[in-house]
Amino acid sequence: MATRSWAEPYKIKAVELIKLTTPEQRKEAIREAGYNTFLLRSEDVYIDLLTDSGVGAMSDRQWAGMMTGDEAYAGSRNFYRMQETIETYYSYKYTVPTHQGRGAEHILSKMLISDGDYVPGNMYFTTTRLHQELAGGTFVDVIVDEAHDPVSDHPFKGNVDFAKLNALVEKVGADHIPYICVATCVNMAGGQPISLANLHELRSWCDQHKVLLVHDMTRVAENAYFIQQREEQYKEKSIREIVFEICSITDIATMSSKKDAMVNIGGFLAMNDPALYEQACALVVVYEGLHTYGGMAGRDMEALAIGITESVDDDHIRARVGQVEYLGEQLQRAGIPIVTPIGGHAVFLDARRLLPHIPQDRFPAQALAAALYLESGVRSMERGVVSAGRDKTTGENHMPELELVRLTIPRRVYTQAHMDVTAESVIQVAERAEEIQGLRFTYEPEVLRFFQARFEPV
Ligand code: PLI
Repeated sequence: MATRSWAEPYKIKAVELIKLTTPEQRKEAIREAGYNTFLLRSEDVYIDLLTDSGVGAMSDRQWAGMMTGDEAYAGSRNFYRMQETIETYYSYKYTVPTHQGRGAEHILSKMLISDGDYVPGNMYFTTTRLHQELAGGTFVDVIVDEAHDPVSDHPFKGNVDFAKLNALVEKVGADHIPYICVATCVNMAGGQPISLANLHELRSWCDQHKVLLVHDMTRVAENAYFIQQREEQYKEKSIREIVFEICSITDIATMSSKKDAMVNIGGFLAMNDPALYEQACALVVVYEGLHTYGGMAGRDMEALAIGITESVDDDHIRARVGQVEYLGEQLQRAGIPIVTPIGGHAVFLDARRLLPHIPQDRFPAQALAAALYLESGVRSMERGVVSAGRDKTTGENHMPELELVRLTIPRRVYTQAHMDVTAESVIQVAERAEEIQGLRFTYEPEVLRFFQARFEPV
């Protein structure tokens, strides 16, 4: 049978108008923003690929669900619906809502990390590592080496390297490792998946060493899609089944619902152990809100419950990742260096190879993101040395192997034509790459500096 290309499994009911700015307007806007795309006003942006977080388009069912919000302070109907949905689709019994993912990371880190502990993970994420450090822990990267190599074609660059994990246990002892945090579809590695084979092995390792297995499930459905495509024994399984299996072999989950689950705000901490749940409930009232809303409105919990059911639909996820691949393949055909394999939520440009004349301490990826905005009004994000921040003890810059610009595709928002324009813009910037100058800080915040830092051209 001939294979047919996919189309979006939805049609458009409402649109938001956007407009193209002039080169002069963009020049002024990016200068005012200190060459940091986070500091641009959204109305000055044409195609917004800053992030896939909280920017997805909700369905008519989600919007209808918003009207059924039960805004009681305690025991909202929508909380119970959300908790049941999480148990049905993700397996976790107890849910503590939070205002977004980092709220869950905060509570989890406070619950489980003591001063001097080590927390291994499959590559760092900015807010995750910061909360671990603020709780007195030290993050240790145990991802496979291939994850740090933008051109490796390893199908599961999110996998954990057990030699690294065992070396850590030998050095510090399992008693000082409260948990390992594994992300599905590792963001900083380029949206790269972990395999179920690796996860099952990790489950046994955690049981053997009495270490908890925490799942950053922010992009679990996208990870499940890659498992279905690349792991032979799962090719007949549905995304829903694979997502459930991933979740059910982990102990605790942190979730930023703003990504996979397609809501504009929200997150949760979920688990199976009633004693841990009690601890989490005691903390959520201090930092987020009562344990049945935790910083979310009733209507948002309803939209989240519906978003979860939509996120594991096979047609949805095929089109979602398909759109990312469509953009990535256009860039590959034009010879633009990108991280391969193409990730689940974004295409990552390799700024090291695009701008070899800019040393890493002059922030090539930051400069490239600013240049792309200037070219066309397409907003992207730096994921390199600026995002990596400084070592908490030496104060030196972390110098990651990956110096990337992320073109992040919001879910159900843009069309293939927007992807075409984006690809053309990147190609045009690449043609004049040698004109792009490096940057230096004019303001450097102490933590999570990438959000608010300001720069000037060198
Ligand atoms: O932005 P939050 O607080 O809802 O979630 C934090 C967070 C945790 N884990 C992972 C893997 C993330 O990607 C994440 C947030 N990511 C953002 C905002 C992004 O633009 O990728």
